[in-house]
Amino acid sequence: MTKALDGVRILDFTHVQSGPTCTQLLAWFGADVIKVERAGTGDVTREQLRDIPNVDSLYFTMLNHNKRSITLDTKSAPGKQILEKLVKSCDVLVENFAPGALDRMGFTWERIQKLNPRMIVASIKGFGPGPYEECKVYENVAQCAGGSASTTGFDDGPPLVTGAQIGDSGTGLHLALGIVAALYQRNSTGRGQRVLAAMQDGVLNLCRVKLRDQQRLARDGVMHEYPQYPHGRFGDAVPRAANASGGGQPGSIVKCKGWQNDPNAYLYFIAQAPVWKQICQVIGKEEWITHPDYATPNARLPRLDDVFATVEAWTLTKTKFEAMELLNEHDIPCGPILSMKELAEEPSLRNTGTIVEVDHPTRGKYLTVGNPIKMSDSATDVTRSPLLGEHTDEILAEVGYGVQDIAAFRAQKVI
Ligand code: CAO
Repeated sequence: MTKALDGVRILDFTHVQSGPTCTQLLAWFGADVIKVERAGTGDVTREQLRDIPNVDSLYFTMLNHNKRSITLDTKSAPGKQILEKLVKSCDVLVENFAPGALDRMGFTWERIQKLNPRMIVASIKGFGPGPYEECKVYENVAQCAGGSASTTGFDDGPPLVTGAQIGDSGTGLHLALGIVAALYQRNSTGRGQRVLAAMQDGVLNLCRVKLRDQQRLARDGVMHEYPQYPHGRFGDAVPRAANASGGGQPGSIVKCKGWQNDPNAYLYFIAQAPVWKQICQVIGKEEWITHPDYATPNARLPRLDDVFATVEAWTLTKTKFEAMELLNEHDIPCGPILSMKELAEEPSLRNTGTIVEVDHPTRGKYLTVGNPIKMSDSATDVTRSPLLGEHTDEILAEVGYGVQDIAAFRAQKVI
């Protein structure tokens, strides 16, 4: 079977998490991703959070599947010559260095364009142009600067970061889309272009509904679906909404049977208006179907605490899975709080390739998240991450170097 990005060659200068998630996706769609790493050390994540001594960490392996690895000192003169050849032979250069690093290496946009006018240069930076553009940024900095942290958590607590890596993996996704769009545009223009995804922008994009709420708050001074309504206080910025749904259908997290001993015995419950009658029937509150204080969504808004407390009295008698099953019989939207353990063991996720077991020569078998995007004509086979420099000789041969050249580069510690 062919792959969507067959024939696309990616020069992958990414490291840590944000950039590697982008190039891993492109590799899963069939691109040939050549990861350039420093000899000796490689991507810093190879040795971060290690669970087995001297073995590439899960941090690294889970972000770098289906790639090839070449070691190269891109600051040495021979290394720059090799890099020139690679730039000429690739379609896309992806990088997430600190601002200016690629320029300092001598590979400015202007120079790259001269070497290969068709090349797309795609970058992740912490911030776009503006006061913070020179700053280095990691995941949680982006979550804080992009609006996520100020809107996550409980009203009486501090801002919270989320476990979903919206700054890194989220921006990697954004960049991948930009790259694919640029490849498509190149079909008609024949030219490459620069693609930039700033982590602050990516997080803000994912927090779009909170900017919606900021403007609603500015106009009305109150938002009826927020937990601050009707008894709490609104300030002049969107407050933290705890587990409120954030959409037009109120929702909350309720306890289920066993919550005292199981930190994940909870269910997300959505009091969706079209199934209000069924909700009342299931939780044993038939009188709420017609009661003027509960019969309409607007009437219920000031009483959501009461509604969810009553739902919880019912869910406390069921496990989260029992509740899920019973509620879905009536098309009532809900979702169990699933732990990583439960997800890792879920057979349906194994069947779809969303959770995959991969074999690695030094680590052995481990689990990873496969390609979350499924395509009918471009299947994804997840293959292990490369060892450091595993493909150096092969890649150098592809761009025209012979065995003796390669031996000389090795002796000079260029590769
Ligand atoms: N050969 C020679 N030098 C190399 C090289 C190679 N193969 N690969 C990288 N280098 C050099 C770079 O050229 C750079 O050198 P200079 O600083 O002298 O120009 C140096 O290594 C370090 O690069 P860096 O500044 O990107 O790395 P860092 O560890 O100091 O910072 C990070 C890491 C992530 C904070 C920074 O890269 C960054 O802000 N990136 C953009 C935002 C981003 O992607 N953040 C998410 C990271 S995941 O949480």
